[in-house]
Amino acid sequence: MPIQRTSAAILVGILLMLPTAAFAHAHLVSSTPAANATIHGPAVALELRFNSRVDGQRSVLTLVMADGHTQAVAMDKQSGAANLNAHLTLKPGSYTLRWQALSTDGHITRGEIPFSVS
Ligand SMILES: [Cu+2]
Repeated sequence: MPIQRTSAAILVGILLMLPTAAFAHAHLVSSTPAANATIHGPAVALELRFNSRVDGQRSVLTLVMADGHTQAVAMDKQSGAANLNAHLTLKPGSYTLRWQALSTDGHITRGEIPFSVS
């Protein structure tokens, strides 16, 4: 009985781990600009690098201005399967890049990257 119970516990543990082990959500690995970085404008190249493939057609980048207004960011034609890239012209100030990435397993991940343009 104790052995069976242990086996059952191990099996439950394995089943709980399976969804994350079998499918990769798109986690942000690094970005340009990095979070809280100050970069030079007005030409700004955005690059978000993920740990797995993302759907560039159905992922979303939104720029949040200091006053709270938002602006959709048109992405470049996907240059790398695990990247979301865009080029913007920005005035000096504080911004937040809000991202929503759709990975190939159908899961959506989200995050925000605050940065400043000098
Ligand atoms: Cu996933």
